[in-house]
Formats: sequence, structure tokens, C-alpha cells
Amino acid sequence: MGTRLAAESVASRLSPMATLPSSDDEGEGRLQVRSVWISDVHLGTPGCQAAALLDFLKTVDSRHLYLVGDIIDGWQLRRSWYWPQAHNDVVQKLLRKARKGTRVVFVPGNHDEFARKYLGHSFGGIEVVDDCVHTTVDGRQLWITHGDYFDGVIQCAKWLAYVGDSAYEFTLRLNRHFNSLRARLGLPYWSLSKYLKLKVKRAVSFIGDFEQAVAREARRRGVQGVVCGHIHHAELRDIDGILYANDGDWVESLTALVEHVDGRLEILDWGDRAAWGAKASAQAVVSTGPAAAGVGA
Ligand SMILES: [Mn+2]
Repeated sequence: MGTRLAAESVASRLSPMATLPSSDDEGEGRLQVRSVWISDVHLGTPGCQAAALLDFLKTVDSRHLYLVGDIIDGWQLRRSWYWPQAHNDVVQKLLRKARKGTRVVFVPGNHDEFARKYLGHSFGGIEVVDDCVHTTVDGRQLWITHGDYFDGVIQCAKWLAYVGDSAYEFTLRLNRHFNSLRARLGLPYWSLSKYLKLKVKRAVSFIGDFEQAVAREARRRGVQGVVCGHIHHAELRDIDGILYANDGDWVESLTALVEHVDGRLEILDWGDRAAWGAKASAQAVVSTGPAAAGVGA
């Protein structure tokens, strides 16, 4: 195929390729980045866009791959089993990446909190941690957390502003225990984010409050930025000197956060992938020409 050949010849001219993990899909145009963050995939639910994610994972190669929670939806699976082949393929792809030299780190969220029992362990080369810090190639420290711990904090944001940090941490814990209790009773995770999203008018201020709360915690921890998910709303912006990054989701918006080889962070929108080549610098070309929109689709 012409597209395939063109993409290969571009790839062969890109020198940073040699230092990155070997790709396990040959022939297609590839995007080489340093790091990838994805979250809110919700494998095990009909809403999960597994085929699109699989194509994304085939297209993008990285040294670091962070799975920022709600990857597998344990809540839904417990209610009714839904596990088509495409969902299996995603899991296999992630394991394969770990095997081929990508460092894969899994930070569980509320929907896959069953994995929080296995913090510090690794499965098929995938490390499971509650949170972690990523250092970008230009030396910035990014705290990585799913974000559900902040559901409760936001609810109480107003009075917390007056009573300070100890009450704030108490609320974090309370939200966590509240939902653990619900889990033991067989009730689904109660998400303030979901609840408020139904109330469209308040959703905007909820997202703002969530972002503020997460950025505030990042500042308290002395890092330069934070990467999270949970609210299914991709974002990359500065909040009072803290870099706030949300990698979005693979249910509606099909977005990922990447760190390019020069340390630049960017949100990639799979629906808009034909534009990646234009936006990215020459070392990070996914594909060439208008026909490339079909690559990996
Ligand atoms: Mn979540």
C-alpha cells in the first residue's frame, strides 16, 4: 500500500526511533513520544471504545506508559459480565508493550479499586502504585493520581478553605472510606463528578473546583504539575503556577496526554489524528498525507 510505504520511509528517517522500545507492529506510521498517559478506558462496559484505543496503542510508542485509573470497570463487571474480544486485545497489547521494553505503570482509580489491594506488586511487568511522580525530560516533576480522592473534597470545598489542611486530608480519607463501604455493601461507586455532570449548569463549576483541588494538592506536595483523569474532561493548563493535565477518557472523547521527546506535553485527540503530524514537530510525525487518516483505523 502506498500509505504504508510512505509512512515507513518517513519512519526510517527519524533518528530518535533507534533509542525507543522496538515496535511490535510493523508497517504503519508510528508516533514516537517519551511518555503516554491514558485513563478512564472502562474495559468491561459497552461504552468503552476498545477498537479505537487499540489503534491508538498500535500507533504510539513510548518509553513510559501510565494507566491513570478506571482502566477496567470492576463495578460494571460485577453487575453483569461484558468482555468482548476487543477488550481482551487491549489488555494483551498493554502486556505486550511491557514485555517489549515500555515501562508500564498502573495507578488504579475508583472503578478498578480492586487493584488497590495489589499496590507495590507487578503483573506481567505492569507496576501497580497508588500514585507516583514522573520527571519530564526537562526536569519537571508531575504527580500522577486518578483523581477520585477529590470527589469529597470538592463537595466541601467552601468550608475547607476556612478550616485548612487537616480537615482537607480528613475529607480525602472520608470519601475513600465512604466508597469502600459502598463497595462492601455491593453498591456502586458514588461519584460526585457523575452526579454533578447530570446537572449541566453546575458541571462547569464542578470541573473548575476539581481542577483547583487537584492543583492545590500538587502544590502541597511540592511538584510542578499533576496528571489525572476521573472527570472525563481532557485539559492542559496552568493553575496558579501548577501545570494541571487531565488525559480525558476512552468512552466519549478518545484522548491521551503525551510527553514528546523534547519534554513538550500535548493532549492527543484520536478523533483528530490526521492533524497530529501537522501539530507535532518533525521528529513526531504519525503519518503523511490525507490518506493517512485511514492508517490504523
Ligand atoms: Mn474515576
